[in-house]
Amino acid sequence: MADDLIAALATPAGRGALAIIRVDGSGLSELLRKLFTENYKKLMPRRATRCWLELHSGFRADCLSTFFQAPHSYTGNDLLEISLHANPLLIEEVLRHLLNLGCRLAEPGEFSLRALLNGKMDLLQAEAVNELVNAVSLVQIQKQQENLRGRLSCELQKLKNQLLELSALTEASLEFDAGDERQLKNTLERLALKLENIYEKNLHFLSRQRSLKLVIAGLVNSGKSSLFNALLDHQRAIISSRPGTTRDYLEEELSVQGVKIKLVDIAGFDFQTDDELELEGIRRSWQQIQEADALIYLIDGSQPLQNQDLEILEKLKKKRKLILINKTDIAAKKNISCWQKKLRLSDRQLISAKNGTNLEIISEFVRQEFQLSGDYDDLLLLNFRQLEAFSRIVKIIKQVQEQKLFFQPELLAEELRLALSEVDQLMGKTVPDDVLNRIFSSFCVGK
Ligand SMILES: Nc1nc2c(ncn2[C@@H]2O[C@H](COP(=O)(O)OP(=O)(O)O)[C@@H](O)[C@H]2O)c(=O)[nH]1
Ligand SMILES: [Mg+2]
Repeated sequence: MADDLIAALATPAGRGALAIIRVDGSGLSELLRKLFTENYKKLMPRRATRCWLELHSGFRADCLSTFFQAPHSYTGNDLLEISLHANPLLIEEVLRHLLNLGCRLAEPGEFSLRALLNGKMDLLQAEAVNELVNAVSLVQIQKQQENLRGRLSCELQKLKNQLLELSALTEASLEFDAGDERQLKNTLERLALKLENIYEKNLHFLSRQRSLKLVIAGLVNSGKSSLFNALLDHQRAIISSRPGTTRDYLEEELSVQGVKIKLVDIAGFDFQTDDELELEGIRRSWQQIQEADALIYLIDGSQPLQNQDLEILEKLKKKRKLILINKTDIAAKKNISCWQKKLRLSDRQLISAKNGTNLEIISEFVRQEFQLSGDYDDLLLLNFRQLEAFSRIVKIIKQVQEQKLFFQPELLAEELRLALSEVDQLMGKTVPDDVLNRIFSSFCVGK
């Protein structure tokens, strides 16, 4: 049943400024009377109204409620959103009250599923809602907003129309003449190119969506752990003037300029040590460096130019990296200019991890190296399920080309029918219930 009364907390659980509880179903107008007793008449569709809920003898929960009348709501049913002060006790009381009044708790994604069943959105748009919530980059958010507005649905409909045309052309004449063949061949070629382009762009995009590993490297005591803490904005790593303090590497996630970064603090290089533990730490450091997408290489500016740094930098020649001179708050000018000349560093590469001086250069580096650029303007973003279905379509069209099926209209017609049924599945026109359930069960409760 897609219109019995359901309720769920739509915001994260816990204490906070606001909590929103959603209630949906066709019996809602009846429920409103019971829920808001004397102040129910104040509720106007689509208008946030200050009111209260009478929970049990004399206990009033103040709230701001918005009523959306069917069909002008997210789900297409009558829908109520109650904003409360976010206190877990209060939220529980309100939910309990709603259950007593005949609601049941919503399943994950059930509000969006109702929107789908009521024709408020198609499957691709519903999936965009979930992808939008889980997006890890601004580009992804942007793309999923486009899909939610219907871009993906529209583009796939165009693809479907093209396939339908081809199919009609094929089925109309079982005997092709040379002109037909040429036309078919060209149309198929253009289509295959377009599909492959969409597919490749998605693969490339996916490969850049995982968080990027940025490792802070340098000799012992150059200030790596200090910089790590400064970038995280809290004292995560132990800092000490004793060389070899960091043994195991530390890893923390943070977002820089909208890019997800895995920042890693490692044991520093020490050419003198024979401490087994420290040596193991250094072995692990090299492992981390190998896996890194980019490095920050820190040089201790308070020390005179050291060959050890130059030796390591030589080994790291091929790595993408930002070299920085640290401790410039205490370093002698002479040392600094020596380094600057040797490595041709700008003044902006002179930092102090301790005082937080010039650290902006790191976010600029991240933006330049990693941020997804305008290359993605024409990207039609697909999620995993969609990409899988899409890859099957690409495969069919490629096969048609490779096997030169435009000379064999009967076989071609069969393949086009297959491709069309894949497109329908992709668009959610023919999706088995278990697949639908699987899709929506990955949504948040209350979405
Ligand atoms: N004056 C000054 N001292 C720093 C700076 N960065 C780190 N240090 C000091 O250098 C020593 C080693 O720092 P640490 O972060 O543990 O270096 P690591 O071995 O590379 O991780 C500590 O005594 C820090 O307080 C800086 O920018 N200025
Ligand atoms: Mg350290």
